[in-house]
Amino acid sequence: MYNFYEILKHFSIKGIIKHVIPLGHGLINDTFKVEIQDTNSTDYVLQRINSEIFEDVEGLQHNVVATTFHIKNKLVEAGASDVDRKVLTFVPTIYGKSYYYDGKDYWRVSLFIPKSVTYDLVNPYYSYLAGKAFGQFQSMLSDINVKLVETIPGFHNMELRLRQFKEAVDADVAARKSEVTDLIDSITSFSDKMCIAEQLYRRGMLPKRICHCDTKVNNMLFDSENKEFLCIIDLDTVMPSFVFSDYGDFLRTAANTAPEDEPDISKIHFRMDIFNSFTQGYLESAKNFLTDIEIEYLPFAVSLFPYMQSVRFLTDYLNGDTYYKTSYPEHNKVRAYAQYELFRQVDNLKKELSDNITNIMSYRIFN
Ligand code: GN1
Ligand code: MG
Repeated sequence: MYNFYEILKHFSIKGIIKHVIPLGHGLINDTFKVEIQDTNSTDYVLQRINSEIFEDVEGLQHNVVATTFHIKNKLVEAGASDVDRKVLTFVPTIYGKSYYYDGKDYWRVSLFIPKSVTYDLVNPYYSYLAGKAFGQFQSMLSDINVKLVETIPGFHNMELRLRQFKEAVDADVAARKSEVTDLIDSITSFSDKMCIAEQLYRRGMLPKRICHCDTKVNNMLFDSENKEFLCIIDLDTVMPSFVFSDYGDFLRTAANTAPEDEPDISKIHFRMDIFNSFTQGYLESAKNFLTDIEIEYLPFAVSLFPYMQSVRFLTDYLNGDTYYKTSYPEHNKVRAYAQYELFRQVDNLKKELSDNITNIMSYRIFN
């Protein structure tokens, strides 16, 4: 295990540490809560950055610091209250850097936001708030004048993900291909159709904007008392992308009746009530900057993210589980089938999604 006290002494934190306990269940970084003895003092969040996945830690930290600084300024300008609970605050090291490298691992610390909770399941009202929040997040970052790096190059590029998938199928290093040929064939049959965003981008028809790129529902903090939306966390993948990233990935997680790794696919259903409320919130805050093409392809975005996630999980399964944390040997395989099932359902619902968006646009927002 790590020697937390040794690591934390390099950061400008105040108070005597009571204990360090695991926090959340992200699939990439390791996250801990640092509790301070004095209950009136601020607690902290300590994270070990997974530098095998985020190879450019300097660039990554540049992004998150610039992003939080920009959002904080926007909130202050807008006269928001309780600003420190609405955006993450990173705590520098005693040497003035935003992360500490101990010779093996990279660490960073942020303030723990008191009285906050995350959810893996949300009701329509929370989805509406989440939609508004992600629209505002994209809107606030639209004029950031610092260049942000792609912390994982081509992160949500479907063409790249399919190339990586094909390489994994061809190499079959873990000798697992024969178990999943049905899913490989299903994925492959949709591959051209699912690369439409990259094609539109090349034709100059689709912009890239600064997006969060990991909008799964548990990356949002809510106030544990009044239940209001507080803050968007997990900023490692904030980078230029299509707006589809944030819209689609939230619905992939929040509008699924089952967890992303549900082994029993009969439990997986797409929740139209969550779709409608999230879309209403998102369009309320994003309609001013979205282009017609972006709006037209929102239903596509809802299908893209379960598809992309199925491809990514299956790729990792074929590669022998080198990317995502897993809890049992077939975990990535189970995730890949579960995500494909959600994709299949959404793909059949696209007409209904489109009609609902038209209704939301014409009756509930613009009139
Ligand atoms: C990872 O770190 P976490 O668990 O929030 C992944 C996302 C996936 C998600 C699937 C950097 O997110 O892209 O959608 O798992 N993040 C990275 O649950 O790959
Ligand atoms: Mg996360």
